[in-house]
Amino acid sequence: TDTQRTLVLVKPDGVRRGLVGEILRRIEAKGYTLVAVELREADEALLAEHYAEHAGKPFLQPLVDFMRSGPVLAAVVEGHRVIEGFRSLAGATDPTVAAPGTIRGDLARDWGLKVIQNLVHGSDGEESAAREIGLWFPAL
Ligand code: YYY
Ligand code: MG
Repeated sequence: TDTQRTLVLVKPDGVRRGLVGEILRRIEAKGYTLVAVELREADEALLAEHYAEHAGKPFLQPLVDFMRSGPVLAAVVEGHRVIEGFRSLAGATDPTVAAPGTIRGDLARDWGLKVIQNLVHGSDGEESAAREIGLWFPAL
């Protein structure tokens, strides 16, 4: 199999809580390679495209508002099977049930808000990885 690339985001909760280093540390400790890293404030248009698959869902607007509440760390991470591998490092979407040992299981919790704040995003397949990397890092 070919080397894959995936898009990882440390969401505003992760940046605010000072967890960027811890999250990048876990990615590097696993053995994956950082190809690009950038701290930036995402605008509504970028986020609407990024979350296009969630169009029409009730959590979309709260999610976009949350993603605009502060800077996000965007990264392209490389390695064999990294798309699946990072999803495994991240853990389940719901941090209450995400397995201990995962980023979300160890470091996130439910705050009873309209949107789940779960620290990280990772592309969910080869097609979405290519699409999301093109969106966040058009020069790559
Ligand atoms: O890929 P992943 O981040 O694990 O979950 P998605 O189903 O793609 O949803 C994106 C994002 O939306 C999720 O990380 C939290 C939020 N969300 C939510 O607040 N409430 C839901 N019922 C589902 C998702
Ligand atoms: Mg997703």
